[in-house]
Amino acid sequence: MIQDLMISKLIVKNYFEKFENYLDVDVAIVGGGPSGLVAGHYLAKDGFKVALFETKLSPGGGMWGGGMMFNEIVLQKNTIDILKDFEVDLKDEKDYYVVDSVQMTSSLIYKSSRAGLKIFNLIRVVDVVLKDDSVCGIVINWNPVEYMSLHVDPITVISKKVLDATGHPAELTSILVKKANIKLYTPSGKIEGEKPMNADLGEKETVENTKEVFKNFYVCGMAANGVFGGFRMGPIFGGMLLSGYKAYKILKEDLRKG
Ligand code: 48H
Repeated sequence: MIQDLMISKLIVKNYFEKFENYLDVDVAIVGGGPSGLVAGHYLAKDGFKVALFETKLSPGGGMWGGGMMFNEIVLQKNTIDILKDFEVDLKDEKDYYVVDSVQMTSSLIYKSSRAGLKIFNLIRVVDVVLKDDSVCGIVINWNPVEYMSLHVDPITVISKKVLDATGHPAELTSILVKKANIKLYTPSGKIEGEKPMNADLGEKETVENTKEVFKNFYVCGMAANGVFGGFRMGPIFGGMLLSGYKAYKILKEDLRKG
C-alpha cells in the first residue's frame, strides 16, 4: 500500500538535505537561461559546487520559444563542441546548425543536472551579500512571495563567486548598482545599457562582455551585453552558449587562484 505520509516525508527530507547542502557554494548562478545553464554544466562537471536559482517554474529562459514562438534554434558552426556535449540532433544548414528548441532547452537542463549542477526553481534572487567591497553571496526568496509582495524576509546563500545570468534586465547587477555605492568595471562605472539589434556585433560582444564586473561578481549572456553596452542579436543562440562556456573558463581559473 502506498503510504501518503511517507511521500510527504521523502519530499521534505530530500529537499531540505539538498537545500541545506547548497547554502554554501563555490558559484551561485542567478538565472537558468542558456548561458547560465552552460556555465553551470561545465563547472559542475569539473567538480565545483554550483547552485543555479531560477525564479520561474521551468528553467530554460528565452530558449523554449525559438524566434517569435517558432520553436527552432539557430546556432553558428563554432558551437559544435558544446552542441556535441549536449547530444542534440543537428540539422546542417550551410553556415548554421538548426536544433529543435524544446530538445535543445531540455537537454541543457537535463545534462547540466546530470553533471551535478543543483537547480533550484521557483526561487528569486533579490539581493547580493556585500562585505569589504566584495560580493560573497546572494539573497533568495520564494518567487510567489516576491510576486505577491508578501512581507516575508529572505534568506542568504554564501558563495565564493556569483554569476548574473538574468538575461536582458541584468537584474542582479542592477540591484548591486542601485543599492551599493560601488563602481562596476565598465567604462562609466555604471550599467551601460543594451544597444539595438545587430546580430553580428551582438554575438561577438556577448562573448567579449562575459567577465567579472565587480569583485567576485560576473556577468554572462544578455546580462553581459546589457551591463557592458553590447548590441542585441535576436534569435541566434551561439553567443549564449559560448558566453556560458567563457564564464565557466573564467570562473574555474579564478576559483583555482583562490
Ligand atoms: C532568479 C531570474 C532572476 C532573478 C531573471 O533571458 P535568458 O534566456 O538569459 P540568457 O542570457 O542566458 O539568454 C538570453 C536569450 O534567451 C535571449 O533572450 C536572446 C538571445 N535575446 C536576443 C534578443 O535580441 O532578444 O534567461 C534568464 C533567466 C530567466 O529564466 C529568468 O526567469 C531568470 O533568468 N531570472 N532567476 N532570480 N532575480 N531574474
